[in-house]
Amino acid sequence: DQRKIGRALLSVSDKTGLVDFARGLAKRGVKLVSTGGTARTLKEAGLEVQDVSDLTGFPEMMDGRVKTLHPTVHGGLLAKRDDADHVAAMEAHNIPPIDLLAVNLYPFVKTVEGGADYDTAVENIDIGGPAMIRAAAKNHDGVAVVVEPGDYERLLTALDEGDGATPLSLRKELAAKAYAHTAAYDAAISRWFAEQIGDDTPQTRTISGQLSLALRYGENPHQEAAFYKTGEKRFGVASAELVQGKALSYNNLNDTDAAYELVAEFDSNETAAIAIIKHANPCGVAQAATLKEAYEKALACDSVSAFGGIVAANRKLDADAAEEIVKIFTEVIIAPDASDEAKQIISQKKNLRLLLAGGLPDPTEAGLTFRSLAGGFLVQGRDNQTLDRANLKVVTKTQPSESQLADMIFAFTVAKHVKSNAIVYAKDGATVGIGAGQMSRVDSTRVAYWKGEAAAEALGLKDGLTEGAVVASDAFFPFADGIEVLAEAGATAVIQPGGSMRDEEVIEAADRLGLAMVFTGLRHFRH
Ligand code: 93A
Repeated sequence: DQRKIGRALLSVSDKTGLVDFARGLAKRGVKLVSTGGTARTLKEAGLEVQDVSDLTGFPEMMDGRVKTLHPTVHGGLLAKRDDADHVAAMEAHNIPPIDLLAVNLYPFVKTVEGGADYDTAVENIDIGGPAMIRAAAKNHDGVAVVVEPGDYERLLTALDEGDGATPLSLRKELAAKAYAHTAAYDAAISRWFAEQIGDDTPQTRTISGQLSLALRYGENPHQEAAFYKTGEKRFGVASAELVQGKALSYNNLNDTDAAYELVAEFDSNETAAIAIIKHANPCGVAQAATLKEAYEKALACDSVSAFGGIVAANRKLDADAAEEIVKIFTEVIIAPDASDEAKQIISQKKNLRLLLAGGLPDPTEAGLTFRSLAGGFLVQGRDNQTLDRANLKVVTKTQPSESQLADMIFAFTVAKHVKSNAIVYAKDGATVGIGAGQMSRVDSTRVAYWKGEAAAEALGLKDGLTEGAVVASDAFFPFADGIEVLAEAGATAVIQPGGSMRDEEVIEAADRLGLAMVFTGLRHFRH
């Protein structure tokens, strides 16, 4: 299975390492064939190279759209070396074998990321390159294909070890890589096209990721993990710069994303907001005039859980807020930006990670989310719905006050980012009890109440935190029992989607207990 390399075709956009590689090949007796720009570079370096137009007998034409798309090239790549008919066809049509192909493609991704116009993007769709790569990879029995300058050195070493020949195992490995390369290339083109025509449905959008960070481990130390970026233009964890602190872990990234997506719900022009996250759920969220005040209010909700948490801010982090945050052990802070003074304060905690994202994600933006299943994955559009005040419907005899309405909208927005069943008690722009991830809604309602009581005790307060609070539920109350629990907790108003078979009973309970209740018609499950 050793294959001697007699002729190599080199056609590369990225000329990195090209001359050294070609020189290495020439030294080992390999004849070189090349396309326009690549040939020029090689000739300038004093290497002997045949132009592909001499090989095909056709000029490179149509602005280079047609240069290697020719039977002489593809026959030389595809002919089975051990098949008499194929060899006869090569001889009959004067097709020399090409034993090594080194191609890297027109830089489509770089071009569109650089903000190129439509026509430039289209012109950067490589046709001949992928055709050759796929041909050579299909015929890996006879041909070695290299798609990355990083593999040049390996190939030369293999040639030395194999006395001018490559082993089949290497050719197979390179073929596998080659198809991954062309698949990712086409995925990027398809994604760009979907963007151009404004189609963002999971059915037509293709996803590919670029390895951004190899992680030490996953959710647990025995799990391997890595962080991939999709190239979507959203501010957040993927856009953020790690200004200081230890390397980020899988759980850090996951929690930081949850924290930042949540805090981005609050318009930074109108209010400062802080979210503190543990295990992908908020343990305190607040809005206020300043980040410092918001942090203090968020922390008061559940200062026990906030230990070792992730803190997200919706505004440029200032010194006052930084001063407060570093008082307790915090894993990560993420914000759009930070003042020099704030950075200085944070730098005193060597391990504390500071991520600056450059901006806030737009909560209304379309996008996709994924979840893996055994043997597959689920894709759905992001939950990019936000509450429209005009759609709120008061269903009780008691009307909510303006301040109750403001807190209800705040609480419902937080509930969108709490794992279901989600119940959020809030007062004066801050959460005062969060019930997450319970299998029954009434249990989440109890958990949130209980947490509010515990927090009040920790703060040395006489009354529970939930006294006089409003309550948001991510989905409808299926029974009246949840309403009874939250009334007992001292809550005075409820916001929920509505739509239960027993809405009537639920409304009746609210009326009986003197609560105001609002239906949103919008559900926010999150699992
Ligand atoms: O426009 S193409 O799709 N038509 C072709 O026939 C063709 N053959 C190679 N682009 C083609 N290529 C690409 O040209 C290669 O994939 C490589 O990226 C580039 C190298 O061109 P040059 O050697 O002129 O710099």
